[in-house]
Amino acid sequence: MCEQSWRGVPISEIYGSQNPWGAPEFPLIVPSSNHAVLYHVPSINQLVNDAPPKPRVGKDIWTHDFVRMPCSRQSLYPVEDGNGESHLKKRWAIIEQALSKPMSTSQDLANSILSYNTKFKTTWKFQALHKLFNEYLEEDEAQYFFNVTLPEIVKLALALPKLVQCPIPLLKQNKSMSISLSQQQIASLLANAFFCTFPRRNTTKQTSEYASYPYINFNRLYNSSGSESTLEKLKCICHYFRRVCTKVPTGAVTFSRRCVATSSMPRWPLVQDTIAGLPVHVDSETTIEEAHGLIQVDFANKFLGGGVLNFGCVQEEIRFVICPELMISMLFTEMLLSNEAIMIIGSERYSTYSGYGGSFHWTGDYKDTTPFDSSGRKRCAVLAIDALPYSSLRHEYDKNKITRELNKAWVGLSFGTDQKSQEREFPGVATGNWGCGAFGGSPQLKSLIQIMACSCARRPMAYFTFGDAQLRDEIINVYNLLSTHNVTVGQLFKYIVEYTSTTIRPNHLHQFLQQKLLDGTRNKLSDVMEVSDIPMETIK
Ligand code: AR6
Repeated sequence: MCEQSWRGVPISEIYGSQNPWGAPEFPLIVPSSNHAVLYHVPSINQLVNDAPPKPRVGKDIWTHDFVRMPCSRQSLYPVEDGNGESHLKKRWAIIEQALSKPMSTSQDLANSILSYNTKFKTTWKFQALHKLFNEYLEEDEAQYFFNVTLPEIVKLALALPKLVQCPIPLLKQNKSMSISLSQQQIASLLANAFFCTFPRRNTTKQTSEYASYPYINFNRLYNSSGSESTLEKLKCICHYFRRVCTKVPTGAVTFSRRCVATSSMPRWPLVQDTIAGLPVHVDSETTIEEAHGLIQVDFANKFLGGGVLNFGCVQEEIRFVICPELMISMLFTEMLLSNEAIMIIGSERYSTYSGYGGSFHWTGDYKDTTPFDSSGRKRCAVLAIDALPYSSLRHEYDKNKITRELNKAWVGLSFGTDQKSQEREFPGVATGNWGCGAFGGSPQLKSLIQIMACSCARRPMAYFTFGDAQLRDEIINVYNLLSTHNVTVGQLFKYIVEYTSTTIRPNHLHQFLQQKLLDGTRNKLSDVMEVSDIPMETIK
């Protein structure tokens, strides 16, 4: 009989029901001053009709508060005439003209992209794009792409003015706000990113308007050296387009930014919730994206998506390429501050994969059977929280840094919870070694930080150790130890802070806690002994 891969409570206690979909749905999509909905919210009957929702009509706005759309009337581009004189032309007209020409090679595609990005004629070399289509793919695969898929991506991109008629607000720092888009609108926006049409998004200069936003145009991916994992990421993206061009998805996706004032954060040393009150499930085999029905943590970069449009290929990047709708968050989400998190509800998965990092491979189509909620969103919630990067344990084991990570985790994990209630919040969360890979943190500390944040948010926790059975057992052992001693979040915070002033050694925190709690028990016992040893007559 094979050994079970999990410890702690059964996963049903993290769902809050026997099946993954028994937890309450997230709030319905309702347009309001802090929720921009870019399509007409269909009635339940229309959802059953299986047609994409209709775009809402709005004004063309060209300001700092909204995405500068390539199809805006005010998006102008300098074009030289035959006499060398420069004239401003509508950028969209140039894009339409360029993309309407037949393209049968990667060079044709590169030339089209350069025709409205002329500044980069000498710097964008498209190595990865050429390598993909000229060397990496089978000839018939490349031909299928240029004959069948690419013309459809062009149609999708050029349908932008019809499909997205309302301005898209930017999810700026220091403001809680949501945007809902239909999957069809997202596909059209991503098709534009594919053709690098978004204005003002190509430079990384500190002074540029979008310096505090992630990249969105795909040029960085095309212009990288074309490592195998980059080519595999491109395969995922091409597969996504093949899917959405074959059958338009009909759902919607909500992107919510949550910002909590520092004064409203928990006072960690005083938090009375006990660790024992938190249901914990630890599994070494499952991955986060396989934990259906739970809130799935994205180990994010403060610039959402991290290196997905570059050379990165770890948890966040992989998640974004197998579920490319997540990538459109990069169009409008300003860099996250330490008191902010992003929740994305409704994204669909399109690809399967194998490997990780340099060994990542696209392995085929994924049929996502996740049910839709009453607002037509896939019941998939992805929570983006960015840990701090560390170069040494010494830096990570610092009271202020620990408080920052606790706050960050709590802002995300308490998303949508009723802070006055004492009830558990379902669905629970699916997380793991947050901040412990590319960002160099230690799972011993990060698992405790997440246990504390979940306890305080009353959100049950499933922790996936990514193949590490030893870590799984360590986490459940320390959780059992803390539970047995009825340790509160506040006490644990103080113990960890005490630990920071000792000589920090790798993988030593759990031992320290064990010692601390055993000493505490001994002291209590000896207190009891001392009291009972005192002759009765002296106790008055
Ligand atoms: N499911 C469960 N655990 C996983 C999974 C998965 N699918 N994938 C990885 N892990 P990392 P970070 C485990 O390095 O350290 C990106 O570039 C595995 O043990 O992705 O927070 C972002 O954009 C892995 O070592 O997250 C940021 O820039 C660990 O989780 C940066 O990396 C951490 O995964 C974030 O780095």
